[in-house]
Parts: sequence; structure tokens; C-alpha cells
Amino acid sequence: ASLEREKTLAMVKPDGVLGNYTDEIKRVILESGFNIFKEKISQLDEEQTATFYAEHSSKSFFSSLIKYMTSGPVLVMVLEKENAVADWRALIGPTDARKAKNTHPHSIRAMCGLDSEKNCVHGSDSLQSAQREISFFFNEMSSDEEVTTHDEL
Ligand code: DGI
Repeated sequence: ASLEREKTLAMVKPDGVLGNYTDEIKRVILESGFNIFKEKISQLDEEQTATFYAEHSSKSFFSSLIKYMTSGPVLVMVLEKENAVADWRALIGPTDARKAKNTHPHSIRAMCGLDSEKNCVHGSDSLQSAQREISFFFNEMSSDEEVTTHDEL
């Protein structure tokens, strides 16, 4: 019987890419049973970031978040696995990387994050968010290069 596969959007944020954490993060992803269905490098601009994080537009940290997210390239990936959305969220750990280091020492944010903003990675928080975020990166911005598609393992 084939298992129901779910897709989620994962991102290595600029601090993770610049800190050379990409290979280690991909190793953890594959060891945790995810298939990397699609991936590409992208450089977000301010407008794209504001759209991606629209739900936070009224927050005090919004302008700082946009500055951070546009500070360098990101690696976006569509991960595929049974229960992918919840399992990827569990693997990355809490939003605040300082908390992650205390309570989830084996999480990805504990490994490469710094604080509640520079937290190294992103993961969709629901199936609905995953669908929106996947189409944001892989449909609307499909003019980006370096898209690769992998067969299921
Ligand atoms: O889904 P998450 O990324 O875990 O967390 P979220 O949806 O609450 O916030 C989205 C991003 O916004 C988060 O990854 C980093 C930034 N952020 C969240 N809370 C804070 C924050 N940035 C700052 N400076 N301060 C915050 O309290």
C-alpha cells in the first residue's frame, strides 16, 4: 500500500545559506525520511517578502524581518513525506532559536539559528500555508532559475 504523501515548503534563510548550513540541513532532511521534491535558490526582494509574510505586516519587527530576509539568497525546497507539514515543523523547532537551544537541542534552529528573527529556517505552519507558499515560490516566481525536480525515492 502506498502512503499518502504530503508536501510542505522549507526554506534555508539568508543566515543559514551564508553560514554554510545548507549541506548539513539537507542531510538532516534526507535522514529524516523527506524527499526533496523541488529546490531552488532565490533572492527575495522587499515586495516578495512582504507578500510572503503578509500576516505579520502589523508587527513591530516587520521592517526588520524584511531587511533580514532580503539580505542574501535563500534556498527554498518542497519537501515530501507522509505528515510532512507537522514533521518538518517539529524538526526545525521553536521560532526563537535561543529557546530551541534550551528545549529542543537537536532541532535545526538550535543547530544554526541565533534568536527569534535570525532563526535559519522556515517551515509552513499548516497544509493551507504549505499550498500557498509552494505556489508562491514555484508558480508565481517561476521565472527564477535553478529549479530542479527529483523523482520520488
Ligand atoms: O512560523 P515561524 O517562522 O516559526 O514563526 P512566525 O510565523 O511567528 O514568524 C515568522 C518570522 O518572523 C520568524 O521566523 C522570524 C520573525 N519573527 C517572529 N517573531 C519575531 C520575529 N522577529 C523578531 N525580530 N521578533 C519576534 O518576536
